[in-house]
Amino acid sequence: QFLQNIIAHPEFVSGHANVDFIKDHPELFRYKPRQDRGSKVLGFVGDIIVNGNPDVKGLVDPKRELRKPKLPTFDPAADYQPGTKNKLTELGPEGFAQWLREDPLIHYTDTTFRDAHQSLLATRMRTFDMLKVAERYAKMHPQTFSMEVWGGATFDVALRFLHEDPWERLAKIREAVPNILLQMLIRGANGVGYKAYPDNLTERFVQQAWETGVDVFRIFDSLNWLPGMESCISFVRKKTKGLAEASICYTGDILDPKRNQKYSLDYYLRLAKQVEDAGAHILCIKDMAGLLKPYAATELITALRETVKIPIHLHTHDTSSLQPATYLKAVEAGVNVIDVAMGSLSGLTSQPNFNAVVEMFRGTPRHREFNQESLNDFSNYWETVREYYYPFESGLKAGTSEVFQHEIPGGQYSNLRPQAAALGLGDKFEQVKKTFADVNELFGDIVKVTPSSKVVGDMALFLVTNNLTTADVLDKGHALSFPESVQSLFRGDIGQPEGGWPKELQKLILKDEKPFTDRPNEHLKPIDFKKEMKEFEAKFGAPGKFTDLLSYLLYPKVFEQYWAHLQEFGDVSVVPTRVFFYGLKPGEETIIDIARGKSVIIKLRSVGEVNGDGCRTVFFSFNGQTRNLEVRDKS
Ligand code: 3PY
Ligand code: ZN
Repeated sequence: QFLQNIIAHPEFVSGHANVDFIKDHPELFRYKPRQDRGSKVLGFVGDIIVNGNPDVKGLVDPKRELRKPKLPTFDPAADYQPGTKNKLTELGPEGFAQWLREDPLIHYTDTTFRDAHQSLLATRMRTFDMLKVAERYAKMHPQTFSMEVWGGATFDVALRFLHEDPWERLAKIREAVPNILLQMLIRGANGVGYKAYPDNLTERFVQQAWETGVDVFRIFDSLNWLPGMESCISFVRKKTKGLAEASICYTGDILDPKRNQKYSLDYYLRLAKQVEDAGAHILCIKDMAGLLKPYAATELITALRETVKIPIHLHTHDTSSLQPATYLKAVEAGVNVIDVAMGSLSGLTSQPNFNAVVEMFRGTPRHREFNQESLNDFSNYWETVREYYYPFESGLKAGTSEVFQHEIPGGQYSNLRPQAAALGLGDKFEQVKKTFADVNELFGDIVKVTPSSKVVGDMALFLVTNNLTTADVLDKGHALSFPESVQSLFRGDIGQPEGGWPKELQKLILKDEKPFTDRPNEHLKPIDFKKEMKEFEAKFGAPGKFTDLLSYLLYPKVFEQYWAHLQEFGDVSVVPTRVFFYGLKPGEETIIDIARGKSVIIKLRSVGEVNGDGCRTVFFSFNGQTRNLEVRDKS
């Protein structure tokens, strides 16, 4: 630590340190003695016991009983059966795509580790719960097409709220799942963020994601703007041996004359061809809100099969509860892969039910066999684990056909409600949803998916908070100061919508600022990675990990907070979820595997009163020995 303080000191970094440098800077000697992992994790548990986890503040029900999950059965000694990952290695991306296009049986992507919990539990699923079953899943269900495990909102939520390194999560899942393709969601030029990033940052990110474990890159642009996807497609092709799966986001309703003027069948076919020409190995229809109805799927998939030569992957959310029927029709029309989630994490704003959809095709020519008993075993595991995340449930109890009006993406729904509640609009959620639809119309009917959907949400919250309607915006817009994200959208920061922005509204929002219509990334300076790494090491200590640098470049503030937490408490991804969110009750015990083959046993004995220093003494037994900890009470 002393050496790290020296290396990080600005005078030392600038090369101006002289012989008296150490003598002149007594603060170099100021550092806390290095704590071992066990003590750090004990500090974390103590802090949760005294102060609670701020992420679930005000949402904890102390009487709630949380059962221990039963792990699905498997044979640990059994070998992994070869799966799609082996196939990709054998055939290469082009050969693989050809094989997939021709394969008569239906393929499944399991979204349990990413979109399912992003859409049902505000993205809070922890690595801990995934790793408990990842190897089992790979051994029991090697015929799965892919597991979506990374990207989207999971990257920043892992760092921000779970204090976990998303790269470590990916590496560990890869180790546990060597045989099945791992898939991520990437927002084209916006990477895993909410704004445009320099191209060379996205390029290195893609390369690193491949090296750490991603095989399938599902690429989309939040306005279906091709230039927002092209560079990302080319990075996957140039820098990896993985699959570039480019997406068309589905909105409106191709069979509804009131909704299909702009987003018509022809619009989707044109985009599909462009995406194929841009080099996509797979075409994804990304139905992020669950708007693709069954008979529209027949039309769309049939026409797409005739328009492109690449395989077609369909993604949807079951918000309305109609979507298994959409899969039925899409499969009949020749779709190659469909996205499903493990039973107990499926339905509503998540994907359709894996276990049930497999059964839907039993006895038909396209059926792919799965061990149903085992799938149900996994579903039971997730049902128990889901209970641990009850503070993050969205409150939606049944499918709702309202989605066909408001068009809120499944992944956004579970976030929008707490966002509204935080602004004191908890009892106005109906109005927020209605205003979301009004804002979409005001914006010229745009594709709504992260980050464009977030801007529509921000604007809806802004209007409801200020008691304004969209008509008021057009009347009094010149005097309004719009949310920053709205200004940014209309400036062109995240790309261009089909048909351009409504000009009058754009003027009201931007006032005298001039919008641009080329790629926002063109306006960003490329990253000088050598220079950035030097500065990173000066700030956080050398040697810096490249994956940490990438996290920092994407989310500087969030990374800084993650890093401070890591220094204080160590790697908390190993803490069991019940303890992570709710701590321990007196007399309760937990075992934490702090490193491979190294565990600590922590038992809470009691918690003392607040003393004069504002601290409480927490009495533990730690590996059988008494350990008392002074923890600041932040209440
Ligand atoms: C994301 O970008 O996180 C999404 O899930 C979009 O659907
Ligand atoms: Zn989705």
